[in-house]
Amino acid sequence: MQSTLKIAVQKSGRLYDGSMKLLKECGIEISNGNNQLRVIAANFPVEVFFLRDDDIPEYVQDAVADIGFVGENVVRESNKQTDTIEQLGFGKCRLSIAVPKSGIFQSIHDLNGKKIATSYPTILSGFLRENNITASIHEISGSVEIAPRIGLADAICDLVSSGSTLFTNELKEIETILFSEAVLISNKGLSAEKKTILDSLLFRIRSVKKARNNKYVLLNAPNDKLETICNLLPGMRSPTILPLAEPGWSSVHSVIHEADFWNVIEQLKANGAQGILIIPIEKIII
Ligand code: PRT
Ligand code: ZN
Repeated sequence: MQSTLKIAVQKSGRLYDGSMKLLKECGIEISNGNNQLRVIAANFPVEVFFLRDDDIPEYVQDAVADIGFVGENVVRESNKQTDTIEQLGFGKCRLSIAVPKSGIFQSIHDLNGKKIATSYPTILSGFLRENNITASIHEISGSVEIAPRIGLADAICDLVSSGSTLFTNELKEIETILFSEAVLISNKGLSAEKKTILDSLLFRIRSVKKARNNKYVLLNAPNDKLETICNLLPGMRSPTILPLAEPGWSSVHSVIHEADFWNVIEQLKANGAQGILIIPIEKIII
């Protein structure tokens, strides 16, 4: 019998949707209609276990699951023996130290001898040690942001994404300890057969990620500006150029990286490009 790769995914919470969407975009059909704890994919040799995110690193370390999708913050905090194979591009957040807005603390060095509330004692204690700060850590599992207001701590160390929770609780960030996103972790002793399945899954994940980070661009360019416009658009190798029926104009097709997007579009327009169409790409196979 062919073996399957066991994937641990958060059962419910902030990483559930991103994990399921990624598997779907990789062409892997998982139907979890009945809220089951274990589902076998219909068309790829994987089975998915739905677990609490905090348990995923340990289950992957102990080979209960072969791989897992989990926040890097959880991986670092849990300190288990797993390999981090790939960043997955969702669940982005940061672990920050924050203090009351109206208080006297301006930097982490003002926290010497003070008390910090957190659900991340391992990461925080490592950070304090590296920065020679001797603050005490008060570990709490939830609602960390109210700790200063109720006199439980002088500062907090918690995850932040939009910053609105800090804002509502009149707190300000003074230091970011870790930038985090969902990552794929793997058991260290996968069999050759499981490694082959993982390679095939990674190939699909990387194609999906590449496509998400790039847009297909289609535009009309005056021929006398073609060279400048093409230099702005490297494309996968170089842009595709086709003559238009209207003399003096060409159609240019290319791919732009998300990070360069607005900057490149402005320059294209400034150089006479017209009818610019931006089209999402579903997959990029190189
Ligand atoms: O039940 P289970 O244990 O599986 O879930 P959980 O409640 O422990 O985790 P969950 O679903 O809240 O988060 C899962 C993962 O999502 C985290 O480990 C992070 O990797 C990632 N993530 C991304 C976040 C956030 N963004 C986030 N904003 N996790 C938590 N938050 C919380 C934060 O703790 C704070 O309370 O959201 C609040 C701040 O959000 P903003 O937008 O107001 O800044
Ligand atoms: Zn959790």
